[in-house]
Amino acid sequence: MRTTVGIIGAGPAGLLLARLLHGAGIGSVVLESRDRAYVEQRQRAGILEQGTADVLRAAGAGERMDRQGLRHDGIELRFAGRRHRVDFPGLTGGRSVTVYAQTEVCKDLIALQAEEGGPLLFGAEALAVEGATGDRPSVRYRHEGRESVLECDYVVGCDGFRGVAREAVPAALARVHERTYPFGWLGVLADVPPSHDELVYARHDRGFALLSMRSPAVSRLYLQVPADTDARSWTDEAVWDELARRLETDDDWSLARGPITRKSVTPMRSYVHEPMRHGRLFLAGDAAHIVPPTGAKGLNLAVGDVVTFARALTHRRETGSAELLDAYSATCLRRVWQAERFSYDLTTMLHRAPDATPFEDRLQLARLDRITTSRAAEADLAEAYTGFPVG
Ligand code: RFL
Ligand code: PHB
Repeated sequence: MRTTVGIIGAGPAGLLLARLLHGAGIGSVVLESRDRAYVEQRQRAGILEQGTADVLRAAGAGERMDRQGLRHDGIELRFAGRRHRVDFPGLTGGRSVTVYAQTEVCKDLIALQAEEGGPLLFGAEALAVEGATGDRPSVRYRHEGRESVLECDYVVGCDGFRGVAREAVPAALARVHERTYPFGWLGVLADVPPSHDELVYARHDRGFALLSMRSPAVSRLYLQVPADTDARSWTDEAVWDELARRLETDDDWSLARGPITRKSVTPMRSYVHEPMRHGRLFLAGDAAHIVPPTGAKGLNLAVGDVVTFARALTHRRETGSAELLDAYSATCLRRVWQAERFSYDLTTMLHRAPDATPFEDRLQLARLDRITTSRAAEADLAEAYTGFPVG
């Protein structure tokens, strides 16, 4: 098989890229190792930056998001029993975010691709990217028990953190920056209306907690737990008790409980692979970088990468200039590092390290106090949370 752009992975990065290229009249083939049901149900991100929602709309994938997504104009910070609301539009000149699950973004993009896009092969596992530095890079893959080769002009590795595309970059040319954290998130999905109408990020001496949602009827909640925690070791009752403790306030707010339908533990990691390009192989999304979920940036970064690539390739076809393709890695990394910085700052401000000293505890409270008393500090948080410009 032969195509212009070979895309490995049908997560949000690969699916949106296929859509953007289709809109620009550029052919692509998407190879996805899992089946469609798996991709559509994998529980992950929930928050779309305003720029991400705008990109989805412009790509024709915004119709259900605009009907069912929830516009959020702020978040609440909780610490020491206090509640503090961060007002996004007021601090950023009108920006907000949209609560719309990654599962739904993927379903919408897959439906569009099936209707009018190029081939999207489920159960097609990429084995290796070959010839990245030549004119004809290719992807060797296995589909329905047979090995085949997809010949391309460009390959984009959108295959997530555990993918194979990154392996095609020689170790001598790559720089990897990584930090793992001694804690993870226990995430639950519960059939109960969210106990607050905006997201609540709580710092507590017992650890971090987050109240989020999927819809007016479904809550998504997280607890900081030790990194090696087995989700099955937490009973539903223990989860609710711990959430209630960490989210507790000085006023009469209370946490509504309901049936828990899913429970899993996510490790926390910061990771950047530089550069994000090797010859005609481009890395996008989690294949190139990971952030801890605290800042809700992962999906949004993936969108920024593929918008940058699609724009660069379109520019190349319209003008003959490879200038934007050559700048791809540097352009993406600038934004990636801002998201890394923000996610790290928010993570270390809100989570309790197992070896935290009283000095570090007090510093966390001082950082939170600063956000609640300085408009500049609060605006800095609001700007980063609602999104950095693409490009
Ligand atoms: P994905 O979504 O991992 O998709 C990669 C796809 O590639 C496939 N694949 C292969 N296909 C073919 N051949 C191979 N050899 C392959 N190897 C892998 C995989 O099956 C998969 O379908 O990467 P992508 O597209 O870069 O998207 C990144 C996002 O999924 C990720 O950054 C976010 O989910 C992170 N994240 C959040 N991001 C946000 O922007 N806002 C949030 O609120 C947010 N919350 C979260 C999150 C991630 C979480 N977890 C579970 C890590 C909350 C959590 C708990
Ligand atoms: C989510 O709803 O899954 C979610 C929301 C905000 C985050 C991380 C995850 O920072």
